[in-house]
Amino acid sequence: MKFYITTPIYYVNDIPHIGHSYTTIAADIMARWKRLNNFDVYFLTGTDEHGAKIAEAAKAKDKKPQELCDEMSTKFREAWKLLNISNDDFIRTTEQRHFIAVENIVQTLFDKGLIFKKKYEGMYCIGCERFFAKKDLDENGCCPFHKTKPILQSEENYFFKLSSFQDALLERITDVNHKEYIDIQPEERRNEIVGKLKLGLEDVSFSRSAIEWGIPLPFDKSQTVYVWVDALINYITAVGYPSDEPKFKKYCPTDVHLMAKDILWFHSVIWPAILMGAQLPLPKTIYSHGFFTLNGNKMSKSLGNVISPQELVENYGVDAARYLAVTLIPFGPDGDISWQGLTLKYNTDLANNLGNLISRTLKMTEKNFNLKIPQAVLNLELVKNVEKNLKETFAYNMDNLQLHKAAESLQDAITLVNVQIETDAPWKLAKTDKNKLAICIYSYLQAIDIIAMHLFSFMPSIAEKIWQITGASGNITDVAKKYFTNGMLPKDGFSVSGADLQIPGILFPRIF
Ligand code: ME8
Repeated sequence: MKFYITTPIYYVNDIPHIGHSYTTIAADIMARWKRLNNFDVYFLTGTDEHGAKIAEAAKAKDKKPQELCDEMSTKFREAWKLLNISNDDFIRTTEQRHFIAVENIVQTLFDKGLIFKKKYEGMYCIGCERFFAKKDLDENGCCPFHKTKPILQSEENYFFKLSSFQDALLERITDVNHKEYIDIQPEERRNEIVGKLKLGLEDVSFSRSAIEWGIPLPFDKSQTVYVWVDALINYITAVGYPSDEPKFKKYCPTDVHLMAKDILWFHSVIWPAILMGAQLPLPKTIYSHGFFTLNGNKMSKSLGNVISPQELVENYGVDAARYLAVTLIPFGPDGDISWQGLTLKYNTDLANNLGNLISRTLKMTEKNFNLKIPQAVLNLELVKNVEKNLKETFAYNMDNLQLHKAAESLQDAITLVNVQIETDAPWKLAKTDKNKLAICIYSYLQAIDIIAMHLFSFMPSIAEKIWQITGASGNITDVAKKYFTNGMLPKDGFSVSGADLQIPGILFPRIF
């Protein structure tokens, strides 16, 4: 089975911040989870490099647009490397393969009579790269996202007959039994899209005459393709459209387009309409997570309150940064984050709960069994309880992109073992019953291994480290792939009696 997941391609007028990181880490967690479940995954991210916004940003820095794009796109690549993102491809809209795909799609739609020329006057927000109807502006006549006044623009452009797709879109978004059903998540966002769709659709501008920094229309080189159309097409360029048919057939349709609510309309209305017009497969799920604010404020460069991926990693380390970014607020609604909130969650979930479990288990083994896994039968009850806890909730929540809930069930499983340790009181057993102590420690280790395999998608390096510390045999991903397929514990457990353990050091030093 295949799984094709995408993030938005990010504008290169700004450096990567925690907002971009949030979506990209979430997509990475999904990609890793699906790989562990034996899916053939294609995980795409990249940069959106054309349009007025980028041209203006380049001009302000006295650079050529391509120069700015090269520089900034590299910053995104570096940020994803730092965050251990496992993308299979990184697309840039200034690449040759993308020009070919865009020209192909636009020409196909033109040949089908879905593109026509008309004079248009409208309010354009450069921040959003879109026209706004008066009714969609806020009470001050400003863009609801950028709080700036859009510019009145008048041009003769090519338009796409979006209005002719209203019924087809409504059917595909509302009828779960439709063979091309598009599942827009979460439900409240779907309802918003459906409500807006029912009000009627206007044809949309497909080209710009005044913007040179873009891909020329194949049938009228005096105009460039509207940046949003250009950008959306990246999702099929990357999987081989139009030249690599086997690859395209293998990965399309897209399984999940992930983004925040700011760009949901483009993905759930304009993009499927373009695909329908070109008779290409429609995405299966379009998932919009919330927008977050920092200490109650919109993050912005001018307010100087933007958190960078580098700062996150400096404060918490890569793996904890990944975990905290996606679990601090529920995945879906809007939420507010703060450094205090991140640190509190770090201390609670990682230093106190997970870190404590690993360190006390290892210390007990060091003290009583010279850091060797003792010979013992397994306390299956503890292992089964941990498995039950995770099986009931973890996979379901992961598959439904409820990452914060999946992390909660992981924390519950860790707590379960910590509580069991309190109940067993191994420090007393050390004096009274060494056999029972061996059983306890052996069982804690197996439980930790199961937890590590579930933790892997969130914290790949730490999970691997835990796997080594507990003396588990084989490579964690190979073992997890087997375990997630057949759900069976190996006969001798994951950490086998006699194996050497490693002193963990402090995995998560407490932050004060
Ligand atoms: O819109 N909270 O690019 P973009 C949560 N190029 N997510 C956030 C966020 C925040 N405060 N800020 C940014 C574009 N994001 C287009 C996309 S796709 C064909 C073209 C994340 O650089 C979130 O995923 O403005 C949001 O949708 C995206 O960054 C917008 O990135």
